[in-house]
Amino acid sequence: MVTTVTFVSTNAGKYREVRELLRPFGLRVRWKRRTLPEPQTAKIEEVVRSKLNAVRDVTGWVLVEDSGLFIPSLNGFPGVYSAHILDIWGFGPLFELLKRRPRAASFRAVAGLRRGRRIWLFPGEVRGTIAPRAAGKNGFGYDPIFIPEGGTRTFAQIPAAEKNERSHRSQALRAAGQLLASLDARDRRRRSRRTKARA
Ligand code: ITT
Repeated sequence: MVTTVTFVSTNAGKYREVRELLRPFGLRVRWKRRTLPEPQTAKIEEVVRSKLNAVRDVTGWVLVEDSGLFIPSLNGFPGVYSAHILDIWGFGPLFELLKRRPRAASFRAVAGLRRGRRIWLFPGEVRGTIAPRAAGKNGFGYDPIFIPEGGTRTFAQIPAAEKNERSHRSQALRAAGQLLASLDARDRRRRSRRTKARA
């Protein structure tokens, strides 16, 4: 029996990546599209805890994720407000703000797992710089303006599989996948011991 994880999010780009990242662990991802409340806080972990709190009604393994683009020369902006800022601004004002400031940036993600009352958090981060102009068609969100460290192309210019090798999301989701796979294996062993004991 394949273990199913319910991923609660409104973001189709995240879902596509999460599904691919959990595939090697033999996990099936079901997408539940729901807007979750996000508290006014600069701490991504707090947002994830709040999202996990809001999915208590979902049965089985539940996964949420919060992420954002953090630019140190802008005091971490847009950070946890990344989705909203992109919606209302696009990339233009960010380029304007970065004209005379260092362009170092990082994507951060925290994945949150819930099963009943237990929760687990898994962080991930990838460093890079903001490109001089948007380039590429792959991915979503800020991918066209983010060049990962050691590279020359934006996340939107490289294939999804290459982004998934090193992204903030892949670090967080691989750790979540490992935990899920190990707990799943433990449950199977327990079930099979119980069945043998009954026989
Ligand atoms: P849910 O809360 O419903 O999951 P959301 O898009 O609102 O979806 P967040 O609040 O976590 O998610 O905002 C994250 C935003 O950060 C996302 O919408 C993108 O704009 C940006 N972002 C995060 N990871 C990214 C990535 O891998 N590539 C490009 N942009 C990313």
